[in-house]
Amino acid sequence: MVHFGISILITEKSKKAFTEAQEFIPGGVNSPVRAFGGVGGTPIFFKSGSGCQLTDVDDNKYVDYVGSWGPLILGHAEPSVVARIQDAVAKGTSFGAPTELEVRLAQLIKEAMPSIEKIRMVNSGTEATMSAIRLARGFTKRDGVIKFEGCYHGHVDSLLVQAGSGATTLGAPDSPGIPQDFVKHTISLPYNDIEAVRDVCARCGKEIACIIVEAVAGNMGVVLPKKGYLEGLREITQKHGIVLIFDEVMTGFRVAHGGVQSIYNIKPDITTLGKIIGGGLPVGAYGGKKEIMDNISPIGAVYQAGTLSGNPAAMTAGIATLEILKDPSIYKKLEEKTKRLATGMEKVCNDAKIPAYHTRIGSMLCTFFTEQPVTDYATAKKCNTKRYAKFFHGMLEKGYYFAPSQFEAAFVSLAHGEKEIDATIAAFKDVAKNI
Ligand code: KE4
Repeated sequence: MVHFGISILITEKSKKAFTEAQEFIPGGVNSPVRAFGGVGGTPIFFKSGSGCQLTDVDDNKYVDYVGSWGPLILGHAEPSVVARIQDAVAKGTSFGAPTELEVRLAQLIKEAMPSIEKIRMVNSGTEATMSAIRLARGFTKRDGVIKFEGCYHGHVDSLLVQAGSGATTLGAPDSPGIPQDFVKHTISLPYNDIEAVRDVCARCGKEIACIIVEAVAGNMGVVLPKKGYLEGLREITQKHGIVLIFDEVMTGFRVAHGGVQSIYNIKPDITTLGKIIGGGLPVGAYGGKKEIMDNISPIGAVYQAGTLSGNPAAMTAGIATLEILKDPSIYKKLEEKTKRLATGMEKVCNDAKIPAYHTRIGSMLCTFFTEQPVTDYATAKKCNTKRYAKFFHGMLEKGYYFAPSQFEAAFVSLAHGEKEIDATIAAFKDVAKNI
């Protein structure tokens, strides 16, 4: 709402809802990064979404670049997806028994990512990575896990070490409540430093069950792998019999139909997925080589289970979404939209002489408010988070909703049109004068 030329965002109902929420829910939110800890202020409570737009409980409307942290690549409430979910839930939401829908979603994923010979559905990205780690340990009969600083793989005990996303935003990259015993087998190395991996594996490669990596990192902002990095990980893991896990929960079907692995033409041993494959409903999955996956219960000894795994409602949402994403022209459109936005935002920073480093891949992008390139966690943490907070609130006031943290990605959906993107750039041009 603009009042005498000054944009005044009325958020009384969000504020009231937040006060009430804190009575019942720790921090008033069901996931920490939503609490605006990284940018200050009161979280916005939303009541509906349609296309690229969100509406909050005070009836303010926003162009949404969070997209529920990645799942909504088609935009909110995509009509054909909603219709198919409605049909599915009318027939029952969960049977706790196999359905043909699970097979269909598995087929769609396997078609897009041939490295996935078999796949197991779970209910979140965290479950996917937790299960993948257990499987790698069971398969190799080794305990060691290598992860990378600033990468976030969900709130798995053994992986909440120097974790990114909300853990970094809230300054708790290592959480209390995790016994030292649970993380003594976890080695956290700098992202993009292949020599560090080579050195550790030369010394104790035979004790390492797996390396888990966000092949493109999206939880310290968007950080791209250096030339040869992913290839190096593949070569080192092959040499030492280590399971290579690509955590593509965020990047799967986001950066390309076949994920990061299709762009860099690298076959991981296991891939973890989530977000987009659930089409906005809770789904995670882990899949990979048959010889590894067949170690999972009930045909193998590594146990993993889930009451609502593969439920027909979530499977239908995923199927409806992935069937639309089979159209290759969609990724071209997403790339063009994202390039338009990224180029425009970069020009605003240059013209306003705001030091910034911009990254983009597929339809995820990031503006780091910093003087230097961001290639890992150490350089990401040097960003001017106060300036990011001013950017966030300035854009929010004007009706543009970015991630409430510098250490996240922005997402463009198929529903973002040139009109919305150009308006976003124009709004940023205005906001840039005051940050
Ligand atoms: P979930 O358990 O939140 O479904 O997925 C965990 C996860 C695993 N791997 C990657 C690469 C991820 O990005 C995530 C979750 N992403 C964050 C956003 N950066 C979720 C947002 C939140 O924590 O609320």
